[in-house]
Amino acid sequence: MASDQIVLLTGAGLSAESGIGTFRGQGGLWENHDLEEVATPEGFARNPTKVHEFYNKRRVSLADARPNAAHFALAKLEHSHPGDVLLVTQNIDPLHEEAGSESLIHMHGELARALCGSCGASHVWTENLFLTTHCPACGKSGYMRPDVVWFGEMPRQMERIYEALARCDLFVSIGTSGTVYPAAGFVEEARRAGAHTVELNLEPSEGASQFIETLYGPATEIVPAYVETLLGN
Ligand code: BJW
Repeated sequence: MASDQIVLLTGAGLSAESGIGTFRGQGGLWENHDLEEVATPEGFARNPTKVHEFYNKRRVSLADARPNAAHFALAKLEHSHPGDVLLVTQNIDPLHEEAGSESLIHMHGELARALCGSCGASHVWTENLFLTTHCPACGKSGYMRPDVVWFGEMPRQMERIYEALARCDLFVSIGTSGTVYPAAGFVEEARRAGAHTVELNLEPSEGASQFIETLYGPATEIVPAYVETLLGN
C-alpha cells in the first residue's frame, strides 16, 4: 500500500540482536531487578546508589553495542521514503542515530545523557554517575540522575508524537511487548486516524489483535524485508 505519513514505534526487541537485553520474558532485565526499585522516582529517592549502579552498568555495556540490520533498514526507510517518517523509540540506547535515523524521538530518554534534578539541565553523559557527581550547569551535587523516563513520569515530546499519530496513514510497531503506556496506546490513536497498522515482533504482543497486519520473526530478518516491500523493491 502507498503511505505518505509513517510513524514507527520501536522497543527493546529491535536492539536484542545487538546484544542489549529486553525487559520482560525469559532473561529480561526485570527478571533480576525489581522495577519498583530501579525504574521509579520513588526507588531512586530510597536508594540512589543502587539506581546509579544499575544504569552505570548498562551505560558501560552499550559501548560494545552496534546497530543491526533492522536499525539500518529503518534509517533507509526514512531517507528513501518520499513522505514523512517519524521514528519514536522507547529505547534509551543510541543505535537508531548510529544507524543514520534523524527524524527520531527518544520517548523514554537516553542513557547517554544525565539530568540535574535541581536545575533541570540535561547533559551528554558517557561517564559513571554517583551521588557525589556535580551538575556542570548549577554545580550542585546529589541531584544528578540518568536522563531516562521512569514509571510515573511523563514520556518526552508527547505532543509531537500525538500530532504525528493523528495524521499518519501507516503505523508500524516493532519489537515491543505493548505492555507500557502511553506507547501501548499508540496503535489505537493511529487506528482512530484511519491508518493501516502493522506489528513486527518476535511473537504476538499484548495488543496484537489491534493490528491489521502482523509479521513475526527476528527483527534483523523481518524488518529489512518489510522495508524493502514498503519501498517497492
Ligand atoms: C524481539 C526480538 C527480536 C525480543 N526481534 N522482536 C495501568 C494501566 C495503564 C497504564 C498504567 C497503569 N498503571 C500505571 C500505568 C502507567 C505506566 C504503565 O504503562 N505501566 C504498565 C506497566 C501498566 N506508564 C508510565 O508510568 C509512563 N508514564 C505515563 O504513563 O505518564 C502519564 C501519561 C499519560 C498519558 C499520556 C502521557 C503520559 C512511563 C513509562 C516509562 C517506562 N520506562 C521504562 C524504563 C526506561 C529506562 C530504562 O531503560 O531503564 O521503559 S520501563 C521499560 O519498558 C522501558 C521500555 O522502553 C518499556 C517498554 O518495553 P519494551 O520495549 O516493550 O520491551 P519488552 O522487554 O517489554 O518487550 C520486548 C519485545 O521484543 C517482546 O515482545 C519480545 O517478544 C520482542 N523481541 N527479541 C523482534 N530479536
